[in-house]
Amino acid sequence: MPEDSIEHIDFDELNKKAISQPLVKHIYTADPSAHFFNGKIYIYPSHDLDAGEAFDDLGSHFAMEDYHVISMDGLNSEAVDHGVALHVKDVAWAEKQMWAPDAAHKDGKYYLYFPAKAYDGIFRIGVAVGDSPEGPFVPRPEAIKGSFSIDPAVFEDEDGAYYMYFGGLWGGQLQRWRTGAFNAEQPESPTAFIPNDDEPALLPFVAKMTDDMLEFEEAPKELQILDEDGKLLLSGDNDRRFFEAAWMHKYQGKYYFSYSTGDTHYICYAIGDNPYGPFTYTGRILNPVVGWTSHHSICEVESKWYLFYHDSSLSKGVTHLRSVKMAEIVYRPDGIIETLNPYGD
Ligand code: FUB
Repeated sequence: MPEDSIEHIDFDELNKKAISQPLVKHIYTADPSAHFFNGKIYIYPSHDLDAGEAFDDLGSHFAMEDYHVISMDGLNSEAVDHGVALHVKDVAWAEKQMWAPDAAHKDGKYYLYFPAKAYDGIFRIGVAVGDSPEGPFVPRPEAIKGSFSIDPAVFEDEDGAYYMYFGGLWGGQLQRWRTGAFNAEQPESPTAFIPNDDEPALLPFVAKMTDDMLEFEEAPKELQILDEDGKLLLSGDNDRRFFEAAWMHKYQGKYYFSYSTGDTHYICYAIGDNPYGPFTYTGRILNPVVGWTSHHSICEVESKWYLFYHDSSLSKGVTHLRSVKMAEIVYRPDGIIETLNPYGD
């Protein structure tokens, strides 16, 4: 929901109708990546703050500086904030904008993956390593080689392979990488280099991770998202094409790639048969929330599936002051996910 349409919202009424409430209220949190580690729910969110940056379509107002890890002992337990797990001042290559992170667990180590703008103004993705799911995490001195853009999501397949999905348009810079090199022209324009409406939409990327989880094992590949006729979604198909906030989960042997449509504010998904796709657009998981951005993760807890997402209801609609929430998602017998309406039907 764009910010200019919130002035008539009665937030008390909206919050009464909301299907869930913020998990924590003492800080603003967004972009939740949830995992079930060691019998507990761990949430790796962005830590929103008001740094006084003006709103623009490059997302300059998302000027986050650190990450906190939130955990819950169980579905109905209090959400506990474990404090600062990583700060931008400790990351040698990163200057600012610690955007949506994710985490992974392998062989007793925990890996926090995060995008940030480097000193040359280009978003890269870094990794920091810890011994505990709540951190602290020690960052690698350099970003992952060959990484670019934003919103990493690291998926562990059943065979023990890990894949990173990533990418984001506008301020996330994905459109600047169309030739394989960063295009720095028209730096103030969020939409320069976006394909025309009748051309295939920009695609997210996937790369298998090395055994040590610190680098890409291969050059990132585009992830195809197809329509019902097997054709790539078009750039002008704004209600269905990829924008940002990639996530991958597996349900009954199928790979579900989910993402945000950005300026049309949906969380959608597409289904495929392997981690690289292609994926066929299937439907919506979440209708628009209060706030411009929509971002999510999907996690199985005690044999049920939950959507972790955010909205700006606690801040009464301030785009860059968001709060993490969770709600159960329901699969139909044919694998279709029932669409959630965040403020009821
Ligand atoms: O939180 C900053 C950016 O906003 C994220 O990276 C995007 O996914 C959007 O939620």
